[in-house]
Amino acid sequence: MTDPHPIDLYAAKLELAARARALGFTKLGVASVDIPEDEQHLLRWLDEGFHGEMDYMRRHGTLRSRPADLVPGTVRVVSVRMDYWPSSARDAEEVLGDRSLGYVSRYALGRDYHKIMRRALAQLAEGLAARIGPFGYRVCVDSAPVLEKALARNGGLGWIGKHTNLLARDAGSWFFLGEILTDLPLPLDTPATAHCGSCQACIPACPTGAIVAPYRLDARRCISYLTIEHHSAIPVELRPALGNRIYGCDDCQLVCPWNKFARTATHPDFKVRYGLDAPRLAALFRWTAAEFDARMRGSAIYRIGYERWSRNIAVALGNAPASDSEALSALHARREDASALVREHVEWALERHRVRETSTGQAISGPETPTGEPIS
Ligand code: B12
Ligand code: SF4
Ligand code: SF4
Repeated sequence: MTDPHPIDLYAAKLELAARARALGFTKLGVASVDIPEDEQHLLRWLDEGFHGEMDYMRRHGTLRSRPADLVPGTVRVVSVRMDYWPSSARDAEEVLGDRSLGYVSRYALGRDYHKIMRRALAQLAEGLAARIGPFGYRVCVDSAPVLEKALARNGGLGWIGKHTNLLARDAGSWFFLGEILTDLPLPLDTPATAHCGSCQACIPACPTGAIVAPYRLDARRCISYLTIEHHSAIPVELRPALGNRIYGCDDCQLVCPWNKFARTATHPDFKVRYGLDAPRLAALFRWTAAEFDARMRGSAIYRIGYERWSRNIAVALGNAPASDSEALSALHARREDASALVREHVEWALERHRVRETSTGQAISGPETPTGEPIS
């Protein structure tokens, strides 16, 4: 028997793309659920322990590479990207080069992207359902075990670069990804082709040597992991290389030539809040827990909590210039902090300054170049 109301899937996809643009997404693409090669890379990555303390990565295993196991009935993944580079922020290299300031990754200067994108994706799916009738779907933004970059690449949104982020010729890499997992057999897009060519700029630009080979990231060395995902003490040998990066890291993307073509964020919620684009470290370290809660609620930074935030700033204060008396007094003021984790990082930072003072007057060398340099 033929369906009395067949859905025109081509028209549905065109409509989705148009609605996505109206909601602030810069591109939409559709992929099948099959990513066997990426699954092999994922399993090898896990076997090598590159996920560190992110136990959920191991726990989810192949669920991450099999969207139909996550949501039964899924046959397509609709991926979208949304630009986040804030146009009004202080120059990233300038901030990285001034060790009395803290560097917050450019994706986290405004409001939490998870909420912004989930809301827009839900509107996108609901809009289509209102037009064509109910269909099965689930929206995700980093919120479900889904191999987002591989699926977005297959949907034509960009290629996975040697730094392991997704990038595109017309958009660079300063964008987030989100998906709709659906049972609608929408027409497929063509996977994006790769354009890193012989470039390797991101690999030596990494301050901690976390990109151990092209396309292979040891998260345990990545500053993004260390400042956001890692709960315990930051390994002592990596602390100098963190420089003034207190939340996330952008270095491998800052050097990428394709980011000349990146576009700035259009969503008003990505505007810089509380001067986070160039905050004075000493002033940040004086925030109380209540001030942190009040100011960071609604930001991605809120997720790491006051203790990890303070731990990160203590490390950056330890890497501040020897002449920075403001840094020293901010550290002294929290020597008796309630958190043992923070106290230990404060002592490390003070010791680093003491060694500097008693040495021949020369500052201890951390990675002093604006974008950092490998420590090994
Ligand atoms: C875990 C995670 C992290 C971890 C690990 C990063 C990583 N590379 O996996 C940490 C905490 C370090 C991290 C950091 C960042 N993250 Co993150 N992260 C994720 C998360 C939740 C899962 C990623 C994942 O599945 N990793 C598993 C490993 C196996 O994947 P992979 O390293 O990318 O490896 C793939 C390829 O490189 C390839 N591959 C692997 N080995 C080999 C070997 C060879 C020879 C070849 C050819 C290929 C190959 O296959 C693998 C599978 O596709 C995703 C959201 C999601 N649900 O997907 C966000 C996500 C990837 N992160 C994102 C962002 C923005 C960041 C940061 C830029 C934040 C910041 N500024 O601090 C940094 C970037 C660091 C970097 N250089 O990658 C965005 C990326 C957007 C984009 N344009 O790509 C995502 C997609 C979140 C989102 N919804 O927007 N992240
Ligand atoms: S440059 Fe920064 S974000 Fe990129 S891999 Fe290295 S530590 Fe991680
Ligand atoms: S810096 Fe070069 S190698 Fe790295 S992702 Fe960009 S184009 Fe690819």
